[in-house]
Amino acid sequence: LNQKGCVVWITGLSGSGKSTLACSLSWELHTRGKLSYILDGDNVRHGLNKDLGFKAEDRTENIRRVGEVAKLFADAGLICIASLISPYRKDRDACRAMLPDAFIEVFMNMPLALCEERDPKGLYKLARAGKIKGFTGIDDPYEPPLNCEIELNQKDGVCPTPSAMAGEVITYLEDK
Ligand code: GGZ
Repeated sequence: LNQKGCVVWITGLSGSGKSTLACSLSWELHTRGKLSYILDGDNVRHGLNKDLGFKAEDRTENIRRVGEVAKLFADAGLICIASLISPYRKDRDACRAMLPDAFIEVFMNMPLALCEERDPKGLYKLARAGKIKGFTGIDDPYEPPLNCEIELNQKDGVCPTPSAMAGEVITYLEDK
C-alpha cells in the first residue's frame, strides 16, 4: 500500500452531513488509489454495538469501541473514516490519545436549525415532541471540539458540497 494508516474522525450533530461526507471522502480516496473503510455510528450500532443505547455511558462505550476498531484499521494501513456524533469531548480525546499523530478530527459545524430542517429520519421532530428522550442538540449536550484539525461550516449561509468538503480533507491528508 502506498499510504500510511490514519483515522479521520468526523463529529457533529445528527443531520450535519457526517455520513454523506464519509461516503464522498471514501469515493474520492478510492479514485486516488487509496484504501479506506467507513465506520458509521448508525451502522455499527446494528452489529458490534447493538447492545448500546444513547445514555451517556453507552455513548462513551460506543465511541471507545469504534476508536479501538479504527485503530486496528489504521494499524493495517487503511484510512479509517469514523462518522459518529461522538458528542463528548473526553471520549473523542481518548480516541485521539490511542493514535498519536494519526488522528484527524473533522468537525461538521452546522447550525442545529439546518440539521433540524433536514431531519432526514424525522428524529428531531420526535425529540421535540418528547417522543425521544436525550436527543443530541435537543436535550442532550454536544461538546464542540476545541482543537480539531479541520472545521467545516457554511459559507454565506450555504453548505459546501460533499465533494468540496471531501476535497478539504484530502488536501489536509496530502499536506501531511
Ligand atoms: C442522537 C440518536 C438518538 C439520540 C437515535 N441522540 O442521524 P442518524 O440518527 O442517522 O444518526 C444518529 C445515530 C447516532 O448514533 P452515534 O453512534 O453516531 O451516536 S453517539 O456518537 O452519540 O454514540 C441518529 C440516531 O442514531 N439516534 N437516538 N438520542 N442520535
